[in-house]
Formats: sequence, C-alpha cells, structure tokens
Amino acid sequence: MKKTLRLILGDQLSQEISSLSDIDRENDVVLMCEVMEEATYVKHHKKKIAFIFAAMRHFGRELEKEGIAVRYVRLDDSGNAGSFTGEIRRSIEIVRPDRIVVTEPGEYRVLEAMKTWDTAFGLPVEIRSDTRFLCSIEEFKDWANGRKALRMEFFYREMRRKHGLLMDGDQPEGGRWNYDSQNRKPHSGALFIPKPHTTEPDAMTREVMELVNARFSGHFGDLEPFYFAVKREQALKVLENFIHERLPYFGDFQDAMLEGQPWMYHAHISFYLNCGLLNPLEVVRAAERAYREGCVPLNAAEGFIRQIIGWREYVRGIYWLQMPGYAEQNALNATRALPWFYWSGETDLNCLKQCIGETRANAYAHHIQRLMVLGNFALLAGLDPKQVNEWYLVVYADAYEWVELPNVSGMILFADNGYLGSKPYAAGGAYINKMSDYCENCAYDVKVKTGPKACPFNYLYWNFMIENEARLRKNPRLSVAYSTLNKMQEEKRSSIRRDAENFLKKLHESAEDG
Ligand code: FAD
Ligand code: DLZ
Ligand code: SF4
Repeated sequence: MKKTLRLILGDQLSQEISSLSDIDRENDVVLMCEVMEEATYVKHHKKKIAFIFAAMRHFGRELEKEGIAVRYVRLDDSGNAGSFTGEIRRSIEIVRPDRIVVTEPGEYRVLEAMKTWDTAFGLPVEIRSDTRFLCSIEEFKDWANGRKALRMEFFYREMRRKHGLLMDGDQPEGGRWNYDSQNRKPHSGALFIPKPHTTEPDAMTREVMELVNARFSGHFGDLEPFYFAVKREQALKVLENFIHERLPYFGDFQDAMLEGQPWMYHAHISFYLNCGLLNPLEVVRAAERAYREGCVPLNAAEGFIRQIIGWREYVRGIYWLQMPGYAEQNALNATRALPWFYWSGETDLNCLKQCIGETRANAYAHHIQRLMVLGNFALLAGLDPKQVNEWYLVVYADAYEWVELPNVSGMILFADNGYLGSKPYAAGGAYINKMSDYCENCAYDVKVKTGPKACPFNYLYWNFMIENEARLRKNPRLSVAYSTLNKMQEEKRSSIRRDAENFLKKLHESAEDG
C-alpha cells in the first residue's frame, strides 16, 4: 500500500480541502506544524498568531476524532525545525511516505518553497488546486486573457452566472446586477448596532495564548480579550448571527464609521473564510437564502455577495496572475517611511487614532477604515508600498498575501498603475466627515482647508493631485478634481504646498524617531 504525507497549512483548515479528498485512513498521515518562520517572516499581531495556532490545534484534534492519523508539531516541541521545508524533511524520516500531497498555498513565497520539495526529498509532490475558491487560478487567467482592462464588475457577473447566485433565469435578480446606489448611507449616532458574537476561549486556546504571551510578547497588538471562533461550529454561529442581526443593514451602513463601534454591520468572517473554517459558497448561499425568505433586502444581500464572489475572488486572481512582479510595483514612486504612529496610535488625527487603536485591540478594522482612513492617508502621504504592505500583513488576523497585497498595492496605493482599480481612492477630510463622527473629537477642523487648524487630509489631497498630475490628469474619473485644480488660485495652491510640505516633514521626523 502506498503511503501519502498530506500537509495542511494554517489557512487550510477545512475537511473538504483538496489535499484530503482521497485520503487513505489506514495508511496516510496528515502533517500540521506550527513553525517560527510563518509566525515571524513578518511579526504578526499577537491575536492573529493565537487565532491561527488555536484553530490549527482544534482542527488537528477534529481530524484525529475522524480516525485520521495526524502528526501535529507544536511550536515548542523539541526538534521543531522552524519551517515548512524543515518539518517536511523531519516527517519524511519518521513517516517514510511514498509521496506528498498538498493544496496550493495562499502565498507565492510558500509555493516557491513547495516547488523545490520533489528534488530536495526525491519524492513525488502533488500540489493541488484550492477548490474552496469559486474561480480557479487557471480560470481567472483565461478570463483575463486578451482583455485590455480588468474590471471587477464584469468578473463578478460571470461568477453570478456560473454559480447561479441571485439569478432569475439568465437575468440578475430584480433586473440589476449591482444595487450600490441604494447603499452607503452616512452614519447616524442613533444607530442600534448589535453586539458582535464572541467565543469564550477553552483550555486549548488558553494554552496557545500562554505560548503567544511567552514567545511573541514583542509583537504588535493586544492578545486579550480573545473572542475569535477557533472551530468550524463556532464560526458557523458567527455567520448565523450576522445573517440574522446585521446583514439586513449591511448595504445601508457599509461605509459608515462611528467612534467606539469597530464592528458596525459587517460580518467579521474574513478570518474564518481565509483560514478555512467557513466556505465562501456556503456563506453566500446563506445570504441568498435569507433574501429569498424575505428576511434581508436585495441591496444588502447583493452587496454582501458581491464582496465575496466578486472582490475576494478578483483580488486572488490578480495576485496569482501578477506575482512575483506585483509586490515590486510602485507606480507613483512613493518612498516616505511609514510613520511610527501606525504602530503606536499616537497621533492627533482622530480618524487615524481611532482606526489604529481598534486595529491594535482587535486585529480587525472594517473595510472603509482600511480603505478610506488608513489607506487614504498612506496614499496621500506617499508612503512606501513595501512598508505599507508589511503593516497590513502584520496587523489584521485575516491577512495573507494573496488578499492583502492586491488590496494595498492595487486598491489603496495605485502602485500597480490602475491595473486592479480604475482610479486611486484619494479623498479629503469631507469624505471622512460625511461617513463618520471622528471629526467631532479631532484637534483639526475638517472645514478648514489650509493653515495650522486645517484637517491634514484636505491639503494632502490637493498636494497629492498636484504631485501626481502628470500621471493622473488624463484619468477620466479624476477629471472633476483636475478641473477644480486648474481653476484654483495660485495663492491657495502655494498654501496647500507649504502646509503639506511642513506636515510631511514632521511625519518623516516621527518615522525616524520611532
Ligand atoms: P465584510 O465587510 O462583512 O465583507 C464580507 C466579506 O467580503 C469579507 O469577509 C471578505 O471575505 C470579503 N471582502 C470584502 N471586501 C474585500 C476585498 N476588498 N478583498 C477581499 N475580500 C473582500 N481582506 C482580507 O480578508 N484580508 C486582508 O488582508 C485584507 N486587507 C485589506 C487591505 C486593504 C487596504 C483594504 C482596503 C481591504 C482589505 N481587505 C482584506 C478587504 C476587507 O477590508 C476585509 O475583507 C473586511 O474588512 C473583512 O471584514 P468582514 O469580514 O467584516 O467583511
Ligand atoms: C499565518 C500563519 C502563522 C502565523 N503560523 C503558521 C504556522 O505556524 N503553521 C502553518 O501551517 N501556517 C501558519 N500560518 C499560515 C501560513 O502563513 C499560510 O499558510 C501561508 O502564508 C500560505 O498561505
Ligand atoms: Fe480625520 Fe481630518 Fe476629521 Fe481630524 S478633521 S478626524 S484628521 S478627517
């Protein structure tokens, strides 16, 4: 009988994962390993490491209960080799397999390592497609092939058709593909926001938390309180809670931000989707069911489904289509160092302070905080894409390079010169003021455009437009901004330039101090 060693990574915690599809329970061994290289190639948030290790340990036990032989290597086990490659080597000596099977990883650097294993170990290594995604890497390449410009909206429609989601025959449900025009209402302080569903850590999770405290105390972020689901049945409860309590309002308040309300009407399931505890198709089917049963309006169901079968799949397709070059792009030649306050949260720009504080506490910020506050600032201030990417990869519990990099380099920084999105998401303070209550408690005045009290987003926005004029002025989606700039009086232009220069100089000094 042939014996197979099947490697399961920390973001592959699904019984349906392709590497397990033909497992021979009599002979095969599953390898799972906690390794220093994965925990430290960037210094992940403490909650992220605890979440992944705890979910891995629970999943390993679940497989054992199913009668599967699991070789589970804990971080502190003696002899831990510290890397996937090292642990495969050790396992081959102990398990003596005839071949290795693995599902393709979520990061290019890991795929590159896997490709060396057959030669290094003299064994066949089968790298299987990750069938948890709705669109395979090959299928995305075929879709992209020959198109002049890629646009998420068209890809999304194909996914709707292919999977029969929110369809009425061959037409979109309700007659339209996209209901965004009914979404994105501004915040209201009077909103009733349900408390998020939380999970109490059990003994196994507590043990992991002690390990993280002992070994990763220098990493960013608060470990406690720890409330993430770490088992599939717990993640399913989070999903159910979202569908009933939040999804009906998801579309309406998708872009709203309120001080002290980190969770709003979002789903908080990206951690579970990305590590395998939830499956994207089951999530969108649950949302569609709630719509068909009359519990959720169409604009909310459509908006939510679009994020998962549209954006999530689209950014993954772009990642694998464009790597490794994508990580090197810097179309706007942005070189400024990441200011220290991205780590400390010590800044008097209240919107940034709130979003960074919540990121530190929760290893989570919702989309519009990541995009229009933290990301918008990084774009306007010309922060170095490498440093910004590293920050996003460290701080969010749902961050793996396949999803983090296109969002950061493509969506927020325009480092890919508009390959992913058609225009930079640059905005001044007025947008943040419209969608949040952050400006009420800020040292700056959002209505003031220049001078010491002026909201820095205001002059940084115009400064960004001026500095990148040669590259951006022909972009049709920026024509209104550039015609305003054209009409701007020279005196105002120079105050903008002066304020921005002073602000950015101080920012640079703060990065050096940190
Ligand atoms: P909801 O707002 O409730 O949305 C539902 C689901 O849609 C999410 O769980 C997620 O799976 C999917 N989704 C929504 N938008 C996107 C998107 N742009 N790309 C991919 N999936 C999306 N998401 C990650 O999973 N990991 C990341 O590392 C990550 N980094 C980001 C960095 C930046 C700069 C930006 C702008 C966005 C990033 N996102 C990332 C996308 C998005 O912000 C998160 O998926 C979302 O905030 C997760 O919270 P939620 O589950 O409450 O999402
Ligand atoms: C993120 C992460 C961390 C912190 N630690 C581990 C680990 O010790 N073992 C493991 O199998 N996976 C871990 N992961 C997730 C991996 O980094 C992820 O599987 C790769 O980046 C490929 O997507
Ligand atoms: Fe942010 Fe400007 Fe509002 Fe202050 S005034 S919270 S810096 S947008």
